[in-house]
Amino acid sequence: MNNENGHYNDNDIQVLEGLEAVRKRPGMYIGTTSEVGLHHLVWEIVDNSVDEALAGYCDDIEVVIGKGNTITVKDDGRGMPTGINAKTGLSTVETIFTVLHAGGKFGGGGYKVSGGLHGVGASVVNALSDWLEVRVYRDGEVHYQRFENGGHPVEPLKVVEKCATDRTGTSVTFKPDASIFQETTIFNYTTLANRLQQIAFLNKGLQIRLIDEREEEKSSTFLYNGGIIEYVQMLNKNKTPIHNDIVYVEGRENDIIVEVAMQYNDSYNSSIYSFVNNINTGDGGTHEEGVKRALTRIINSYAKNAKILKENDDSLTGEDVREGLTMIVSCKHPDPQFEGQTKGKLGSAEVKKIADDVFSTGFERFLMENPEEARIIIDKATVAARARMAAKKARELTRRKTALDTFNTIGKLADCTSKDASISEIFLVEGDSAGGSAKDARMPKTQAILPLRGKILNVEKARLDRALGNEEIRTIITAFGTGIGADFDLEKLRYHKIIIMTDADVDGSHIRILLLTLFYRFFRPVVEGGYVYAAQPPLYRITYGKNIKYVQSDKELEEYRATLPPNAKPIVQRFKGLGEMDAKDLRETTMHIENRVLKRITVEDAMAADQTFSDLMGEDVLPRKSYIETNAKFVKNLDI
Ligand code: 2B7
Repeated sequence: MNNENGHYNDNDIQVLEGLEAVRKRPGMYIGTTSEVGLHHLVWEIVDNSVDEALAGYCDDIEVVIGKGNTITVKDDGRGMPTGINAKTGLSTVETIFTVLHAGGKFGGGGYKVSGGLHGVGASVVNALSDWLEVRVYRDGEVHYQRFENGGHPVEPLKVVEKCATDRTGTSVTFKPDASIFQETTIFNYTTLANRLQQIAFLNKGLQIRLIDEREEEKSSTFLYNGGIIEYVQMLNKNKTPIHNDIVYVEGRENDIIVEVAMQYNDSYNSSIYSFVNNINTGDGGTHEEGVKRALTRIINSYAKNAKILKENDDSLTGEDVREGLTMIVSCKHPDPQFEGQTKGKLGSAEVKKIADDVFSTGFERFLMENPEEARIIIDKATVAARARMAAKKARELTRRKTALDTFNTIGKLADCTSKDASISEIFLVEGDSAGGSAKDARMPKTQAILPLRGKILNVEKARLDRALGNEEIRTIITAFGTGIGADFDLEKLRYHKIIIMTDADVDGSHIRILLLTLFYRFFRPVVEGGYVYAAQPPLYRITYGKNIKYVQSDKELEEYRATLPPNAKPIVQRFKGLGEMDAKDLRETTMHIENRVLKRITVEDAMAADQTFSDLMGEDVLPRKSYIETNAKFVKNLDI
């Protein structure tokens, strides 16, 4: 800043112009002189070739990383104009490479990649280079000029060779100035390859080759006749698409072109990338908004017309219809307006309607012509909507009941008094009577008891999200304190031991399966973290004289008998269930930290339970029927 008020005046700006200004403040022109800035030089030159491709005159671009980290960019366009420019008195080529702000005035209208610099790129690159050479092929001649030391021409442009009359194009070679790019002057192959590939995806039929001549020669050729269709294919390569055909829509209004390609995969995320004149608009903008709006509207209207959604059903939201969506939106605009801090957002208002019109027309047609795919897409969005509503319900429940003292008033939770999760335990106990004994048997400071009734199994089919309506399950969710789904936070878990205490019969195993399924699907980190246990209540109580011994199986009972004198007569009691144990039994065998045996539940256990649950509750009635038949005699409260 030169004057007192910290602003440049007209005179300053004049002085600052020219290549010297670029060398003094390179950051103003290329943002940074780091590795990023170094690569920026390549993009400035490549952009001019891509502009020539967008104008329809170039379909082959080559980028070579030379031995001394030089860069050569070559295109088969019309070749830069070589005649004398009236204003500067210099050749157009020399003007392009030495006069700042000259670029924008050449090449006429059309689509320009160059987002910020608008064609001043070539002179900026020249200013920041040790040396630069340009060759123009046109009218059967090769025109050549060399610049050194930050853009000073060695000689005027001159014809150095003849070439075939049909050969046209431009070739530029430069070596970045190491005194400017002090951090590094070494080009990164992958950085260049990634962006060149992206440019090739965005311009179908344009072939771009990258060649590295530095050490072992390596090269990549990018040519996509399918354009952004192939882009979507690549993005979904490691995903599982749920329909085969990629939706592709293209259209133009006046000079504004909109192209969209999309495909759904079975994930829950959406990957939407938008571009304007090949520049990624990371913050979206009017082109993306128009397409998204149309997507939501068309899916809803198709679903209603096809009676997949009923008149009174809630509409699918934008988020519902974008779940699992991979989409590229590419807009070409002769004069785009960008907004936002980083200019990463398209502001041009007229584009919203154009993008909406183009996409809705093409997409509606796709749905009509591909009813199977339409069904798959709408089903996916419908499931997303259901999950969204279930998560909302769960969120509301946990939000409403987070105050700890409400715990004692909801359900039958007898909470522990400690607020230290690392020493707190919750027993999920089958049945009210066992629950009562457990309450008497517990250590109130660290042990919480939640009795569960058999009717917990009244869960309709496999829709576990509906189980969230079950009062006991809601109490469990609330008691855990972690929230559920997107809100889940393991840090908030209120008990570091979650102990399932059920009978060793069918009802018990059912409740265990349901709980483990619930944990596996909605609280997996709790299982993964090793916080879930199964209590191991004994099967027999053996009294012998003054000794009382509890054992967990017939085998253990026999082993114990073998230790007694042959004529000993112990009065052996078999517990039919937890309900038959009194508080003392429960405390001494199953709950007291010193005597009890807990089995830690692994993810594999929970996974197996989840599978059994699906088998039992699923559409297929056979597994359920055979399960009931095999186990009927043990059943107390079976309700499936
Ligand atoms: C905005 C300026 C820089 N330009 C033209 C014509 C073709 C052309 C260029 C170019 C980079 C490295 C190989 C237009 C545009 C100047 O005016 S720049 N090709 N390629 C390029 O720089 N590649 C042009 C109209 C008629 N004939 C030629």
